[in-house]
Amino acid sequence: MLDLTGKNALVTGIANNRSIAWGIAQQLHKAGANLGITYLPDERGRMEKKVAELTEPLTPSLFLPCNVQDDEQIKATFDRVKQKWGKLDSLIHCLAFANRDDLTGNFSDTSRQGFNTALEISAYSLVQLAQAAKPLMVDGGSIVTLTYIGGVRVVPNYNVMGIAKAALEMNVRYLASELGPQNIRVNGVSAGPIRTLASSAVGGILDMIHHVEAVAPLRRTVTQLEVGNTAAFLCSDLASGVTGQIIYVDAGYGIMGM
Ligand code: NAD
Ligand code: 0WE
Repeated sequence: MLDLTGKNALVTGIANNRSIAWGIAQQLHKAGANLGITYLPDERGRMEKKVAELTEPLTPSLFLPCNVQDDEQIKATFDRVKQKWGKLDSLIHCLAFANRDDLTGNFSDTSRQGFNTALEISAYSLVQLAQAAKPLMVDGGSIVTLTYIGGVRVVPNYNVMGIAKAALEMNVRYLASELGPQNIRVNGVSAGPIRTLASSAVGGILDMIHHVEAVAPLRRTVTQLEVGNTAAFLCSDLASGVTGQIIYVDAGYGIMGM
């Protein structure tokens, strides 16, 4: 049985009720995990209010601002985790960002700033969070990140995000190798396209979803909750022998050649 009772899980990346991280948080809660939620703070505190209201039914015992571009916020987040929980069992990394202009047009036009931003927020952040989580995962642990097939094969317009996901997937392997002796597992879930805040801001996402519905073996896209089930599995003792892997939750799309 998938059982996360007694496990402390920190979930990043919830922006609204369409976020993949929201699907993950719901399944972790269902399996009995004790949750901590982090959100990206804005000047007006609107995100804080929105995410707090959304996640209230999951009764998180920690609710913290954490912009991964700010080292102080990361430190404060993990200081609070240590203070409140003593130890951390699971960390969900479910965030990405590239400048909107870099997700359309020619990849070769990507600026230094655009490249650095995408890789900093979408790939380096996993290293930072793993670094901070490592001393708190005293009973071993599970780190799960979200990736996309555009990091392995060319998807039109995914552009610099594809390079960021390639780096992210290699981060998974190097971190898994280093942290394995401490029984900390590190894995990625490669999700098929889902309508979320991030994906809906991208032109042509609906056409991509229709394409997947036409050619994926299951003839449909996947849901946030299905991705959440695989993330919950990876956080559980059922996955005790699994590390350094990228698991595709994509209705089979990725196996197709045509
Ligand atoms: P989303 O917009 O709901 O989530 C993205 C999250 O990133 C937001 O919560 C946002 O606040 C957070 N974020 C951005 N910059 C940040 C920063 N500097 N510090 C902290 N948080 C920051 O969209 P989503 O589609 O749920 O994306 C979540 C993850 O899933 C991403 O890694 C994305 O690449 C991945 N993914 C999405 C799809 C899809 O089709 N939606 C498919 C495969 C993988
Ligand atoms: O990883 C993602 C989304 C990443 C993303 C989306 C945005 C839109 C708004 C990162 N940064 C931003 N910045 C913004 O300003 N996905 C896997 C979803 C996605 O994005 C695409 C896709 C798919 C699928 C972009 C182009 C083509 C396909």
